[in-house]
Amino acid sequence: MPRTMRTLAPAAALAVAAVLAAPVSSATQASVASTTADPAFDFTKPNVVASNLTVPWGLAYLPDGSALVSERTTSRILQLRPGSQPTEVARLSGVQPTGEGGLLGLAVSPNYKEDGYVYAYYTAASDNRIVRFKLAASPQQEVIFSGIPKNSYHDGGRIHFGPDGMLYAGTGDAGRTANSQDWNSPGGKILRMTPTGAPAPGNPRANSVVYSIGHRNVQGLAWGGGHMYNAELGNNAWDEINHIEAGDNYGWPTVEGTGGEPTYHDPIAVWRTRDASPSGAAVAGDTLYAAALGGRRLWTVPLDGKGGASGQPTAVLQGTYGRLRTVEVGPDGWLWVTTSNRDGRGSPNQADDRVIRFPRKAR
Ligand SMILES: [Ca+2]
Repeated sequence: MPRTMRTLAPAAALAVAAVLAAPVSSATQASVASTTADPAFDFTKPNVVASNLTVPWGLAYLPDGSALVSERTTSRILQLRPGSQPTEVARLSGVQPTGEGGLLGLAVSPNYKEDGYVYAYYTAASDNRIVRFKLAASPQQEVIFSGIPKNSYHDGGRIHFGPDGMLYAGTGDAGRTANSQDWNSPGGKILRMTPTGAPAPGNPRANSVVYSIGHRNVQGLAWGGGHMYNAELGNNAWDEINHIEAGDNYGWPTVEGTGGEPTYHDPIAVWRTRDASPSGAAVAGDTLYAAALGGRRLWTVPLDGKGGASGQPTAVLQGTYGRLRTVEVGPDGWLWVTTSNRDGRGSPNQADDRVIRFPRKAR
């Protein structure tokens, strides 16, 4: 199938280009009535929730409003409460942190009060896998999904329950680009599964957890206004924010960034990789926030409410806290951000790594 696409795509793209002329280029770059995001948060009033962490990665919240954060290289899960010291509440066995791998995403069961399950995505000896467990010093793990390809790089790792109660996972191509176009590989995909790891009802292909294909390395998943978005790390040219729709093909490895080919779903925002490396993503109101590692900033993307961007992204916190890994809107209504300055690619200061939250703007 990919071969056919490559043969057909250039001709089709030319046809479209002939009809549409200019507007085939990137949505953000082509936008005319440009608006900038008006962030709902006051970035001048940081509240440091935790300091001296080591590569925090996943961030999820318990029903009591406390946060759980995973550390990629220590296999620890810490419970955070603003104003208190972090408490270690679990340490997972079987995690093999190498390169970008290790203990990555976290999610809390939507039925946590009844079932007590916490979910984690981590790099094990032979694969990336998703497990669930109940918080304990050395929890008993139930593997709900395994066999996601691993490598030193491109391990994906974000997991999130969607508004539909299904568990979504962003994976990477694990350095083998052919994975991304192969429906039979869970690599380079967004996966959608039930809380027990089975293919979710209504997925594009029966008995498959694959929800969308053609991704390079998905580390951000976010929902807002009835739409789903991802943040995806590009290769040497373009990082992407995409509007995710079931069964769509997001182009990797044929297209990086905006290709204008009908076969592939183009991003709604792109950045040069040095300006972004977007890992986490979150939506609040009509703004998408993307935590940038290499770009050392928090990008804001104004959304049009229909799955697209309504104008140019703008940056906040540029250089303020170094590399940013994860962004989430907490149950307290604050925007939570984590740094990633101890991952071997940053310049940590004494307080790193940190979890910092920002209040809503006073209106
Ligand atoms: Ca793409």
